[in-house]
Amino acid sequence: MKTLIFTATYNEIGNIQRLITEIFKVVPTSDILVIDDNSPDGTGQLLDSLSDKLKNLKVIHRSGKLGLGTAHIEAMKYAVDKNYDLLITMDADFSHDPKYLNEMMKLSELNDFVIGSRYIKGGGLGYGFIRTAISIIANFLARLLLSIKLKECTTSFRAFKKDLLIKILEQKVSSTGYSFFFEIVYIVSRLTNKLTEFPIYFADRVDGVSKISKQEIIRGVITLGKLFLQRIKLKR
Ligand SMILES: Nc1nc2c(ncn2[C@@H]2O[C@H](COP(=O)(O)OP(=O)(O)OP(=O)(O)O)[C@@H](O)[C@H]2O)c(=O)[nH]1
Ligand SMILES: [Mg+2]
Repeated sequence: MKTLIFTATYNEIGNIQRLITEIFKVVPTSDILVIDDNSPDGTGQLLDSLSDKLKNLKVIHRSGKLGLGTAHIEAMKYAVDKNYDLLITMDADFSHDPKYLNEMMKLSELNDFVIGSRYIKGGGLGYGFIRTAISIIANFLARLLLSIKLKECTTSFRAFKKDLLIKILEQKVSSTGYSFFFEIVYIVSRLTNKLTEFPIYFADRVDGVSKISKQEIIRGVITLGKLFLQRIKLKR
């Protein structure tokens, strides 16, 4: 399967080079796409110098911090335009370990959508108490209100088959930030039954700082409410 691995970066200078090296070690035949939002720490310039040497590395620069959700949509469009069979998305801060890529690709043979899950047996996460609690509550509410069968619906370690991507891109996606991730799982769960999760350990980032803000959490709650009302209307 022609595979594209995508990550978005904003100030990941301490992670991105090692991440790219590790991904190519695990899946040397894949291509990597990075979308950088003009990171002030010089991540974009480092990516340019790496892509001069690595022909399988593509870099897209955007003018400023335009949001993680819009970066993922752009990656989906890129994957469809360039005719990739499979798109795998992951964070650039090593919370999503490249060692899981082979398993994800294997599961993708029989599924349209695969997600690395912290909340099924064998999975786990390295957050502190508060963030663990926020993550558990967010996943619980999303599953309950949106009737999602998967235990994990917020992390961005995912694989999408091409036909599913085409269908997703035909849908209206309202989120631009972090709530994008459960909105996509909600859309996916209405588009296909061939979806699965497998256990991952999600490490807390070691280098750099988190970009998730309180505002994003509030936006997430609003999006969840909107999608819930939409689902109720659809049911009637
Ligand atoms: N291009 C782009 N990348 C972003 C933006 N916001 C976050 N990212 C990247 O998206 C990924 C996830 O962001 P994080 O800050 O790690 O979010 P998180 O994993 O929820 O938070 P932590 O667990 O604290 O790391 C990282 O690779 C970031 O560099 C953005 O606005 N634009
Ligand atoms: Mg992170």
